[in-house]
Amino acid sequence: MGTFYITTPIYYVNDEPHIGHAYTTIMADVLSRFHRLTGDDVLFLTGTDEHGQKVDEAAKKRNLSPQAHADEMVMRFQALWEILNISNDDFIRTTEARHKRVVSEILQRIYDAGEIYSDNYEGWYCVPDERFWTEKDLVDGNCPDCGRPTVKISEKNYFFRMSKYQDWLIEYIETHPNFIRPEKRRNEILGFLRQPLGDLCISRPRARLEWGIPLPFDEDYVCYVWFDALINYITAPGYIADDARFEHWWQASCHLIGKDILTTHCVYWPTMLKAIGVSLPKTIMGHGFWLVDETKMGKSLGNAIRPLDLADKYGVDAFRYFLVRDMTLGQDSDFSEEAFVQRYNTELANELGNLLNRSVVMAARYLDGVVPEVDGDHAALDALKAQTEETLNAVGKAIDAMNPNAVLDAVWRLVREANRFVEVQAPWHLAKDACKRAELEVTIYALLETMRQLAVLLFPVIPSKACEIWRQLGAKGSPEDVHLDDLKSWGGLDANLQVAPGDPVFPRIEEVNVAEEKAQEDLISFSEFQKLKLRVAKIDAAERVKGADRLLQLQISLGDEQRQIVAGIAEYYEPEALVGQQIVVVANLEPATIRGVESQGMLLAASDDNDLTLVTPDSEISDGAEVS
Ligand code: ME8
Repeated sequence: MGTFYITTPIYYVNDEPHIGHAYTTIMADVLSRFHRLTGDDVLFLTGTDEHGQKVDEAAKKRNLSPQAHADEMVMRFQALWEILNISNDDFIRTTEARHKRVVSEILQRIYDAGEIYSDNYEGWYCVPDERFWTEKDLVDGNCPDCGRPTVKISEKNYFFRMSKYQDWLIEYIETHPNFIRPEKRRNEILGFLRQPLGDLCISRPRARLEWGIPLPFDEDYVCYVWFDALINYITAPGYIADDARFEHWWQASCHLIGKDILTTHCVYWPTMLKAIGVSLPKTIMGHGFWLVDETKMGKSLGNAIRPLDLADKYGVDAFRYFLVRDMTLGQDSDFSEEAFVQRYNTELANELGNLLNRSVVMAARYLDGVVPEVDGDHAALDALKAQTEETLNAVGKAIDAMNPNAVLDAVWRLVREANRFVEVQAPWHLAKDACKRAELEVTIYALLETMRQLAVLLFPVIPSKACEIWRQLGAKGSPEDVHLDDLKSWGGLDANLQVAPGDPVFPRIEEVNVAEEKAQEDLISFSEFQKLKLRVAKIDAAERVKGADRLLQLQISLGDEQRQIVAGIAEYYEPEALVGQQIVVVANLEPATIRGVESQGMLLAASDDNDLTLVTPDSEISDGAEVS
């Protein structure tokens, strides 16, 4: 029996959780449960990152104190984790006393050790990311990470001597191939470390930001939110508070994170740990992003997917299954509801759900619902047993490799073999021939036993459905009580149990529904809307189009460019009255020739049966301004 300590990032409480947060947390949950399946002792930690400017600003917008805001937002995360069946053992909030104490203590220790100094700082700050950048990092003056504008700041601050650990860190990463995974992320960090590494600014003047843990050696400053946040990973298992407990978990630690926070975890954090004399986490696993129409999803981008909407619509377990199944750890994945439904119907409803249904229904119909007592050695079972063995081995390896996706691949090889087995054995034919009774019993027992194995193997991903499968098999206890090694001796399903067929575990979803729903509501996605470029334009000149009573030809200015457009508004507006007026135009419409006149865009107007009026800005704004 081993030990496994897994963490998720602690999420900012500035906004509601979205599908990206749900993904990391579900993955960590699935990995935790797989490790419990192997018999490991597991500590699974998640939590919230509550200090810093981002949270402070979100609280101000709501006219709340940052603490009151955090207290409210944290409940949304906790409630969601409850609904998504997340089995975390601890939940840490950075505003808790246990955490603030450890952060203060670490700051004081490394300050006393001369690892922190003060200096005047000049840099470019990205407020949403809470990150400082040097001028050469910026891309067109914007944050190189998120592309948003930065602000220049000059002030006295405290610095952690991170630069002195650069060579040590490179060597550590090079000699510990499993430290940063997958390899692509490791190479990214090694690439980053080819540039000289600066020292890390770890303070914020209180005059600018109150909301943070005070520096114990200078009360005019609070601690930089990342320096505070990363420490959560050692606070929870008992750093300073309980050495033995801390050691027990820390040597088996794994940080699961999104690739957006690779540098903080793979550069800042290891150097911080080195400075306080703590060994590095065993593994940092950087997964990819869920994209929507190929762009990163996020609340600020307006394309965030609310996890609860999907879980409500299709069920928590199906949602968990899809997230684990559809993203290969490390790579990005494009989220689509259509793909979700298709996978659900093929894999969950047909391949798994039907297999269970057929197995228990046939047991009920042909054997009075009683699990038969059989001798396991039977030639007809060879292929199925061989597949079970292969699956169990592959599952063990995939858990070690922290690859739940590969676990599901292996499990599905067994599901498919079992479906093939039913077709080959055709119990419906065996049942008609009294001489084939023994073979019928062997066949049905094998199916039920395979379902039992599948319930155990799938419990980490679909915990409540696995329990439902268990219940329909009439099995005792819970699939959670069985370990991977127990499955190796085939035939663990007790004879004489009474099966209990029930509703389909994964009822089919009518695929048309998804398309129909969209069509009925005539909805477009946010990204479809984003394709439309609306801009403000000023009319510089207007005249009638010869030979066309309804058309005006307008010369417009978009600030940086002049255009000509043709508009069907002559019955409502005199050309002279329009000059100098600001209007809204679709700026990326394909040019068209109307009555021999080229039109490079289209203006917006509202109309009813009697009238037409131009859409105009409420007050003067620069020509060319974007409308969104
Ligand atoms: O960064 N796809 O918090 P955060 C997949 N507080 N995962 C995604 C995602 C997406 N589109 N978007 C977000 C912070 N995530 C800091 C962490 S840790 C000491 C401090 C997930 O609320 C992914 O795990 O911005 C990512 O790393 C995390 O949410 C960022 O959450």
